[in-house]
Amino acid sequence: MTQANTISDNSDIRHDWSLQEIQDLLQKPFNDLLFQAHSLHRQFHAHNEVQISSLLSIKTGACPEDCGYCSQSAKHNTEIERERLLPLDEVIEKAKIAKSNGSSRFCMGAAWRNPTDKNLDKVIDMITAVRGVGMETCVTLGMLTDQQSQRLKDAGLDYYNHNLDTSPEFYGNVITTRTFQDRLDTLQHVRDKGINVCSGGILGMGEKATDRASMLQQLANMPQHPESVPINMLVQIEGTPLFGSDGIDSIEFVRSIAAARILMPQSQVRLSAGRHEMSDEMQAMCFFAGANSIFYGDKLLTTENCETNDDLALFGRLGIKPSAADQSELLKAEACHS
Ligand code: SAM
Ligand code: DTB
Ligand code: SF4
Repeated sequence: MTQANTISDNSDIRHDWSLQEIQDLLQKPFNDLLFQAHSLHRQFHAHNEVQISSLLSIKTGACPEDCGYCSQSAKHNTEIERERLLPLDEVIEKAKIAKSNGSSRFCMGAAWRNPTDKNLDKVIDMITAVRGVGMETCVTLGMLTDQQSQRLKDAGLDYYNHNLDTSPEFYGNVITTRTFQDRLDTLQHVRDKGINVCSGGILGMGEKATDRASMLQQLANMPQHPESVPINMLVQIEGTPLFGSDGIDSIEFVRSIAAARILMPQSQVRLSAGRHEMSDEMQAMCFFAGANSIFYGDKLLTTENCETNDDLALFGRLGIKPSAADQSELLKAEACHS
């Protein structure tokens, strides 16, 4: 395995960024910004490794929330068919396929405002089974209470995904059915219980550059940075309010990835939804700027992802290898299961 050059002491890790500092970072000459981001990347991470996660929608559609980007909101007129919670055996089968394709983490998403305690029982069975397959687990189920977070921790959940989505200032243009503070509260419950936090957002929803800086500031000034930071580029879906939004310029997108890497040097920065619309060259720039994780597999939750063969070909051209999951905890889970 390729090792990072120097594992830094934590002197580069800050939690007190001003908005102006982040705006200045985003506006640096491109080469200077990428040099800074890539240098930090080499200091904290294996240079040529990318972590790969697979996604599965375990409960699709009919969501009561009104997130303006989302195909699954009952409030939007999209072509998504409502589906019930997937049966356990189907989830296990999908996890085994993802593992055999080289994914180290299996992320399960449900179109809920929040899970009921009954729903949570079933998700916990899925977490136990996926850990038994030997994969890291991540779930994204909407808002959680303190007690639900504890139950997920007890079940051995590795990561909880809950995105800030955008800046507090732009938030009301995107979602009205829950507040920015609701999101912070859920993240706090997850953090308090010692589950790894996966939180990021979406670019290209018509937000301004200051909104991107402000969203990054929210993430970077958390007392502990999210271990995983997914940066999505809006997948425009017909029938959603954000369909037809001004997208984001590709250079601006790469700048945002570089800024995320500089602000949160130890985190995994995931080049998430929207890769399907990106050229190989744009993705290569994102990896150079510090992205070191992707969603792999033909489907995201409801939309197309890049073809796996295309991803493998790109990895080959760039000399990138999938990184291995932290095996110690997983081996314990496998031993318990067998
Ligand atoms: N219902 C749960 C929730 O919202 O917390 C979990 C699933 S939700 C689909 C997870 C995240 O996916 C959203 O917060 C958003 O950041 C991202 N996402 C959803 N639709 C997207 C789209 N069309 N383009 C880019 N990202 C999207
Ligand atoms: C995240 O930040 N992106 C993923 C995952 N977390 C759950 C979801 C992307 C969804 C893209 C649109 C869709 O497929 O419906
Ligand atoms: Fe529901 Fe999540 Fe989609 Fe929002 S993003 S509408 S909460 S599934």
